[in-house]
Amino acid sequence: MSAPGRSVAATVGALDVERLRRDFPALAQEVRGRRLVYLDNAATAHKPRAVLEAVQHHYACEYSNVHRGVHWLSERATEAYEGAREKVRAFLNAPDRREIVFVRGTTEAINLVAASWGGANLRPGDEVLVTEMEHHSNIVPWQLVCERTGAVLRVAPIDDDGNLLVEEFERLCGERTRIVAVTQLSNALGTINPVRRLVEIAHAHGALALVDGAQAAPHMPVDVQALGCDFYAFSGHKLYGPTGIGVLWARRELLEAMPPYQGGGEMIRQVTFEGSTWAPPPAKFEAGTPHIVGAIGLGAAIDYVRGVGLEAIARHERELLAYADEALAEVPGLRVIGRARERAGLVSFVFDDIHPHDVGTILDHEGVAVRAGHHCAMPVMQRYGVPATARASFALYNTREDIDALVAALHRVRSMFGR
Ligand code: C6P
Repeated sequence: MSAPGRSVAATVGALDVERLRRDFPALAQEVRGRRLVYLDNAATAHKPRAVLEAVQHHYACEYSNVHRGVHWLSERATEAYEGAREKVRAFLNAPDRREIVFVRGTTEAINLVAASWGGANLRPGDEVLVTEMEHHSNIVPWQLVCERTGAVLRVAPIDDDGNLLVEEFERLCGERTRIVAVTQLSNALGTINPVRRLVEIAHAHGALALVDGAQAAPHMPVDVQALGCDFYAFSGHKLYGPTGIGVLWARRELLEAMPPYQGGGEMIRQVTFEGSTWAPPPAKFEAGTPHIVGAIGLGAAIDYVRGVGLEAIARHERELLAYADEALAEVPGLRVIGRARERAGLVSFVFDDIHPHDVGTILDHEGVAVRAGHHCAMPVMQRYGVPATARASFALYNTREDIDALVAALHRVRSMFGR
């Protein structure tokens, strides 16, 4: 039931959400005897039939290894795999298909850059600048390479609402900064960072800029040329695609100069026991048999979201967020963590007297799936002095009814623990 009395407009965006929901078989199931209300999309999103069918079709009809065979099936598989690379290029508005490296996900993309570019370029005393709202995937790889090279990790702070303090970021970005690594959309706070401005600051100081797009790519149009960044990472599974596939985009001259991340088949030009030489990018960074069907499924997911329209998805989710903010404000004792000026996609919250894991468990009994925990962003939890939060995160298929179910369940949580 939607709540007619609320001031947010009655129709949500321009999406025909009821029709879109029918594309996602997982949403039709009941959980614990109730309609599934899936609000854990920042962890991973469900898959539309178009993706499931692309995966099934490829395994059934076109499956073979890529780049290796001269036979018909191998050619079909290679065409499909390279076709997916072209879809990713277009999705990011990257200038060149050869700048798209298929990896396991955002985590591997950032590890690749930190180990390969960082290992080759960072020197003792050099600085890597991140923000206080980063996911562990955009902290730990830098810590590892800093340990190896003697470089230093610097952290730009956020304010109490979860806005990045851009002046502080600028102050911390100095002549020793070699790379800045920032999230476009925080998975713990929902903050959208002014990435274009942060990239300008980095470049003004001669530093490179990596953007963690894990949360942004499913929620807003991405244009790496407009952002001006040097590296962009995202994961397929949050974008309605398969798990185990993701993308590193990097400027071609950087990929050409970077040493390989892993060695093995397909990444070489010539191998002798005396030494080896490397294939040009992206092959240089795709050692071994890749996740062929994952890439093809990601291509299908990109076709799907582009068909729906990322602008429309962003508008729809903005309206859901506004609706959720208003409804959550009526739950006694509930405190939203993260009220940045620019937010999208999710809302994190706590009750000061109820552990988020208890909140998550009780919501689950009502059929409402949220994530409860530190969201792999422990420094954010430390910043707000909480062990964890509960987080509801949205996708194109969520509705006001989903939020009404969440809020009704939260009222029940509140009454179970007393007011
Ligand atoms: N965040 C969440 O529930 P992988 O696991 O490699 O696909 O993505 C890592 C990652 C990197 N950056 C950000 C901003 C992220 O949100 C994530 C994944 C999930 O918030 C799982 S911890």
